[in-house]
Amino acid sequence: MIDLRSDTVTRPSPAMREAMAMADVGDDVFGEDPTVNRLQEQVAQLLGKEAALYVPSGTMGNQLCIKVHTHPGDEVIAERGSHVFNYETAGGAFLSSIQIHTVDGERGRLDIEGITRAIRPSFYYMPRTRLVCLENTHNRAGGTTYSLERMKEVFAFSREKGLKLHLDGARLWNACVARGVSPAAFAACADSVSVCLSKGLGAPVGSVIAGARSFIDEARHYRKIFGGGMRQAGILAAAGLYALDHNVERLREDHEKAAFLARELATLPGMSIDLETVETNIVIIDVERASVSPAEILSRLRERGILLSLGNYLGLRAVTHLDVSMKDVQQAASVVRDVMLNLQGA
Ligand code: TLP
Repeated sequence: MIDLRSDTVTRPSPAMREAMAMADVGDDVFGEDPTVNRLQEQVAQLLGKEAALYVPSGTMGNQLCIKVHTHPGDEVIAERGSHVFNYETAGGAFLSSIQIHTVDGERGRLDIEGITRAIRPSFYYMPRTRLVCLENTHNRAGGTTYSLERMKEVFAFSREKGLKLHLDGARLWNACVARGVSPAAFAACADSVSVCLSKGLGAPVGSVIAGARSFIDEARHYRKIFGGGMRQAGILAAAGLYALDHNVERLREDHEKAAFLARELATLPGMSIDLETVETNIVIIDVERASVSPAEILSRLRERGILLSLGNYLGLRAVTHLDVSMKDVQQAASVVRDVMLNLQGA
């Protein structure tokens, strides 16, 4: 099987497993796991923040940040296709009693105008706008990135309006490689950042949130309430450290594979792709004009050894990662071509 459903499907390499097996560990609930502490320090430094906290998932990272930034009844501005709005099981409502105010972005990117329209005037009968969430790269829009200039602009504006800014940087590393911007430069445009180790970086588990020390102290408290206190988690954190040392620069290869795949599929009957969105490792394929449903296409592909996933409501998603080679991607492209030509009766 050539699995292009997500970059989360990667398996730890032998060298990563070796690093995990050899990890120095302690009880992290006592703050005594040296490997977790090292990972937290390293990520805080990379992101130019005072402190960082290891968490089990990107979802928990985002939800903790929302929790610490807001009070019940507050409103959080997020892009309509954002992960926090669509794929975190209404966690903001459930865990923080907040309401998300969605704004349409341009290929997932928010701008000052859109945010301005979403900010509530301060009347006692209105929700209080408290937080802006940005997503870089933006998953559902197809791995699109923010320019550093746009991030700076939005952050400065949020500050001016008294709002906090959280950056969902599940794939911030991809944005950094694609844009040639350092993680610290992007993170300087946010009060809190959540980054994943388990997406393109290939670790089996884990995300890290970073921010001011007082913010992270609060987040640690809520992490325990959310059930995320882990003990000898260094065994997992070691995979994260290994990933940071070995798997960041190589994301460039994933971007090349995605660009190739997108170019190949864009011309097929029944498929269309906004090539402008293919900046990193995600390809969103619009199959609205295909003669069969997205589910049917997925099942035909599966029979032929190719796994894609459902993207946004219009279609399919392919994500490149370190467990698929350029050769695999070429093979996938040729199978998709075959299947689509067959289905469309061309
Ligand atoms: N995204 C996953 C699935 O949830 C869809 C994927 O396969 O892309 N922010 C962004 C932008 C994400 O794409 C994801 C994961 C998360 C947060 C949540 O991370 P996890 O899955 O670790 O909770």
